[in-house]
Amino acid sequence: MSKYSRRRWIGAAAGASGLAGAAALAARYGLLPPDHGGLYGAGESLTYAAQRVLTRHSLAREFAPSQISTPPFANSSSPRDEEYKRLQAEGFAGWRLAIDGMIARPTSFSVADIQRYPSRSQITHLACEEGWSMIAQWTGAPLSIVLDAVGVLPQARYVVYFSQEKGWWDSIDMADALHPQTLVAYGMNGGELPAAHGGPLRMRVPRQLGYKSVKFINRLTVTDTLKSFGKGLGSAAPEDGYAWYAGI
Ligand SMILES: Nc1nc2c(c(=O)[nH]1)N[C@H]1C(S)=C(S)[C@@H](COP(=O)(O)O)O[C@H]1N2
Ligand SMILES: [Mo]
Repeated sequence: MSKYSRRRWIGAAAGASGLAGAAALAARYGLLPPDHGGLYGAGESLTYAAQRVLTRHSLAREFAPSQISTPPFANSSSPRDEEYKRLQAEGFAGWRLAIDGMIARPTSFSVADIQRYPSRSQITHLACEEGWSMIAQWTGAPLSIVLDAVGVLPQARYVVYFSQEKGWWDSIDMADALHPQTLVAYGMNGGELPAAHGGPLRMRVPRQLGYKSVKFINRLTVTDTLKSFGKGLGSAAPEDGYAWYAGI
């Protein structure tokens, strides 16, 4: 074995044990993502733990109005089902966002209820895992304000959110749930949130990839464990091979 290849081999071994060590540390400090058990588990733990330690309070970049993307946007919203069309025909007056789990006051909000909370507008980048992206202005109620209103219990660790569209759900940890840029969004580029972009309500998580910004949300659950949701990996994404934590 040449010196060079031997060094490479030692480097690779050190890298692998470093990953395992990082995963052990992450577990000790409660920084294991819910999909840490799979093939890329150690890497996922390292990414999540490092981001949480280094960038917990950092803001996603915000852009100038002149940088907003112009249509058409490359999104893939399939035609909506009958239930959605019925609600849409009534101007979404009957749309409800239920909230339950580890909160003091389980309730459900109409779109108008959400719009009565203080709003935030921000021009951020939505990056799809498939390679395209767009910049838009998003308006909504910070999720932190909605959570404040229902009294999150101290044991809470995650917020799980569900779409009216079957099969779409995801979750974020409390650091992202309470982050000032995480919105329950109802507006885009100064108008209503179009159906193609998840109207009447979508989650907007600008510090993570586009798939975390679930459209057509109708239920939030606050929880201390993700084990009881789906296959226990934290969202539908890891069931298809994508990371639960998709920080950018
Ligand atoms: N309900 C629902 N939410 C969804 C999706 C979807 O197909 N259905 N696509 C996700 C993906 S992969 C991305 S990149 C963004 C796209 O957002 P846009 O349609 O506003 O461009 O929405 C996310 N939220
Ligand atoms: Mo995407």
